[in-house]
Amino acid sequence: MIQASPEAFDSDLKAKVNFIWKVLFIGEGGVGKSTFYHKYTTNEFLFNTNMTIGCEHHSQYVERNGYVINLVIWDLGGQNRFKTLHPAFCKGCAAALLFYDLSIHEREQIKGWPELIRNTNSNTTPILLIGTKADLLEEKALSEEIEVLMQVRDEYQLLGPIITSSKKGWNITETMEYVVDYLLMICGS
Ligand SMILES: Nc1nc2c(ncn2[C@@H]2O[C@H](COP(=O)(O)OP(=O)(O)OP(=O)(O)O)[C@@H](O)[C@H]2O)c(=O)[nH]1
Ligand SMILES: [Mg+2]
Repeated sequence: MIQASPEAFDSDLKAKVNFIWKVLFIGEGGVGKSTFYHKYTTNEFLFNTNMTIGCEHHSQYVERNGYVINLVIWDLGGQNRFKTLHPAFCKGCAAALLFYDLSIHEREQIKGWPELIRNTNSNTTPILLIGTKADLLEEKALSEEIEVLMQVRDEYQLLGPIITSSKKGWNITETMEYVVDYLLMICGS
C-alpha cells in the first residue's frame, strides 16, 4: 500500500480519489492512539506525548489495488473530560479502530466504546479491536491478554484483535492495510 500525506501525494492521483473514508481512533486516554498514528505516518516512536485535546484530524492518501483513497483519521482524546464531545465526533465514520492497552490488564477499558460507535452510526459499522503496547508484556501474559481480547471481540461483535506495538513497529502498517482492504471489500470493490 502506498501511503502519503496530502502535501506529498501526487496531485494527479489526488484528482482520482475513489473513496473518502472517515476512520476513528477511539479508546481510553493513554492507550496509544496518537502514538500509533505518529508511528504509521513517520515511523518514529513518541516516548512522551500530551493527551489529545478533544480530537485531532489528519488526512492521508493511500493507493491500494488500483484505488486512490483519502483516509480522514479522527484521533479522539480519550480522557473522561472529553466524553461529552465524543458523539458529535463519531458521526459518519466508515470504520473505528478501538485501542486497548494490553499492559493495563483491564477489560473494562472497552466499556461504552462499541455502543458509542453503534449509536452514532449503525450496527454494522466495522470496529476493529487493536491491542497496544505488546512490547511491555511477557509471552505468557500476552497470550492471556489475547484470550481476553478474543472474548471481548465476540461479546461486542468486533473485528480483530490485532496485536501491535508502536515502540517496536509491530503490525502498524498491517493494521491500516487491513482497514483499507476491509472497507474496499464491503464497498464491493
Ligand atoms: N511501551 C510502549 N509505550 C507506548 C506504546 N504506544 C504508546 N505508548 C506510550 O503511551 C503513552 C500514551 O500514548 P498516547 O498515544 O498519547 O495515548 P492516547 O491514546 O493518544 O491518549 P489520549 O490522547 O489521552 O486519548 C505515551 O507515553 C507513549 O509513549 C507502545 O507500543 N509501547
Ligand atoms: Mg492522543
